[in-house]
Amino acid sequence: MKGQGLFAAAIALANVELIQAHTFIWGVYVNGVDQGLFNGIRIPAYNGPPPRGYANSPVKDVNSIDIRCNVMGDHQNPYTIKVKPGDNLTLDWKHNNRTKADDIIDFSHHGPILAYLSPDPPKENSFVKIFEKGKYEEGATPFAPGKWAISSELKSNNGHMNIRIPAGLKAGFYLLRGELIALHEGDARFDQNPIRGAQFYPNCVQLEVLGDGTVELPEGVSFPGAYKVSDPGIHHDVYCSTKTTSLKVPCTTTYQIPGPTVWSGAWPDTTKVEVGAQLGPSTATPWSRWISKSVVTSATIVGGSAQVIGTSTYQASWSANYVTPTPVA
Ligand SMILES: [Cu+2]
Repeated sequence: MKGQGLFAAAIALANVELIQAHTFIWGVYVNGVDQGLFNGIRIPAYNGPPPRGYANSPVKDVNSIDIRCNVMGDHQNPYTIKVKPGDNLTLDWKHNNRTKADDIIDFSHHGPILAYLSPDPPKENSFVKIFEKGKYEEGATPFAPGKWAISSELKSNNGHMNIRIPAGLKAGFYLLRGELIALHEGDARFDQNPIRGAQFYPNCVQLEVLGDGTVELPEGVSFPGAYKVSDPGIHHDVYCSTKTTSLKVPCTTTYQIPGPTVWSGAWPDTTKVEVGAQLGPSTATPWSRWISKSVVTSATIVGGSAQVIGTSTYQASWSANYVTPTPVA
């Protein structure tokens, strides 16, 4: 009984985490011009029926296909965002709604933010890192986490992540893979303790690059494949890492962002752009499809409650060739 009680408590804690903390991209601005709610974005699968909040789970298994573009990241968005080399993109990470009041992500989620670019669809070693920011200030006292790109910057910057399309990039279809890695449980390894471990929030945006650029992306990395659970930037204790040397246990004082180095063809700095008016609603329509333990449930939502139509097993299916998304009827 005691064991069962502990198990139930662990589930309750896990559920709290699922409901409270999470974030994905709700919109993209191109040179400050909003492209509209969820347009071009492969929305991660929700965990349960409305109205539980927009609760997408973190991806925790770096060897899973979900690390590529999140759960259901193979499902295309009907819309593709048109950009040109040199354009400044602002990815709008939000939690419950697309307003200034939104909390973006729970304050406990310290960690780096990253962006990769790949031709669409991705191939072996096709994801090229174009942006990263990790820890930029040490904690002042023992066990203080210091300042991190997610908790100290993205969160206070209204969830805006600035990305710039590489100069001269060849025209074509691409996936922009934005990512947050939350390390508040990163002192544990997921393969040794699946309840804990670093939390990954990848989210892909469909882009069509226009123009007469000639620059091709170099060889990159694969997702899955780029990360290992033992990487020092993934198995990392944010509360140990501090410049203070009085701790009894040896602590890492530097943080190494996981994955490859940023491509030399990417912009050395990304530009923060003033964004214009938001296009479309700031709240999402309640969803009618969600996923739990690889089971996809479809429902109709009547008066806020879900009536299940059917279930199926989710298996990611990535096409080897580019497929034009089906427009919304
Ligand atoms: Cu979380």
